[in-house]
Amino acid sequence: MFAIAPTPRVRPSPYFEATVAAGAESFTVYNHMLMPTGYGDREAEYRRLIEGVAQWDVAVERQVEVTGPDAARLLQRLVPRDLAGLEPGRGLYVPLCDHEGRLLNDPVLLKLAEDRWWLSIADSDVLLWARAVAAERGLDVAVAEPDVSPMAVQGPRAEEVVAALCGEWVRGLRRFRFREAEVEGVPLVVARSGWSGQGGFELYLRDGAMGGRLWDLVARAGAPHGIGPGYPDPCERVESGLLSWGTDTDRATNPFEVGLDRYVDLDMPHEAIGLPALRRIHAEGPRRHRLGLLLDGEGPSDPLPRRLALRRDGRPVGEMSARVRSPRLGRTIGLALVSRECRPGDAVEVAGPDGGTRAVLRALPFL
Ligand code: THG
Repeated sequence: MFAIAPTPRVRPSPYFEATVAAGAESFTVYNHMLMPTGYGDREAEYRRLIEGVAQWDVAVERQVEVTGPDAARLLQRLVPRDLAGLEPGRGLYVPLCDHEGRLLNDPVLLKLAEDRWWLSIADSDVLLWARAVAAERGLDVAVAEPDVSPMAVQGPRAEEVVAALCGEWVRGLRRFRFREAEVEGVPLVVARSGWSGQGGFELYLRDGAMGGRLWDLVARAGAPHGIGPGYPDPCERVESGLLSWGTDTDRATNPFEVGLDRYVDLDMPHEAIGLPALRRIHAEGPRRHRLGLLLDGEGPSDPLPRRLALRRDGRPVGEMSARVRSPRLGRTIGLALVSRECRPGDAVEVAGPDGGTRAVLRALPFL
């Protein structure tokens, strides 16, 4: 359709050459970097994730590293989730909110040591936020972006591949736990995590010069298991109901509207940024919530994916943020952020350039 003009502002990933060699033919921009979004056979890439194993260049999930004597204090200020007692080697999915409780990002937090933490971020500039909060509070920390670039290995056969590559110990890793490891001279952090409902691992490469080498090691270890390239799958994530910050959220979204209730600790004793606002929002009841959509036919034809307005009985009730064809359901499905009055089972209409499409709201996840 069009190409993205290269500029040094939009950085390539350490896996860039390897992904191009593997057939990457489209890219998106995320955290000021390029991420592959297709290798020419969407259906095969989806099937590998559901039935086999895929390797994804997700180096765009940048790390914001906080080090220093006040590191734990800064993190607990930034995150409205209780971090007391979190052991090194544990990860945690955390909402990051501003003072009004609006969702700024939804990182995975990794505690490497009491004085060293990574926020593995979605697509917004958490580095600026963390530096500002640290400086305003006079905290003794350094906030930086380290040379760390995740690769995801996802799908039901991911464990076989990562065990062959890293050793049998990975089978004992529980969800969001991680360990530092070195594989044929490549320094890694190995975690059981990833943005899919199919399970898998993430290999956080700790030396960007070794991107091609790690890509090839994973491809070789995965060959007996039918591994192939893929990318965070827009269809599987809708089926699984995973949140895509910036796609499903707008500048006013709070965690309760998008199903992140269980990652907010309203009763914790520490005063994190946004917590008073979140308590208020929770008490008043959020005005919107996130539901799935089953659409008639293929849904509206729209040349670019945009949020489309939803109406119930002719009245605007919210927006659709994603729409995909689900091979497993044989249906077009979507994600909706709608007024709290809307319930699963309600009929709505999706506005589109060629008139409305009928759809029915339903609970998440689809699968
Ligand atoms: N991996 C890494 N960093 C990331 C992402 C990732 N940073 C940005 C973005 N993705 C963070 N978003 C999510 C969203 C959901 C999940 C993980 C990262 C997730 N959620 C499960 C769920 O909602 O069912 C389980 C959460 C839980 O049990 O705590 O896995 O992909 N490195």
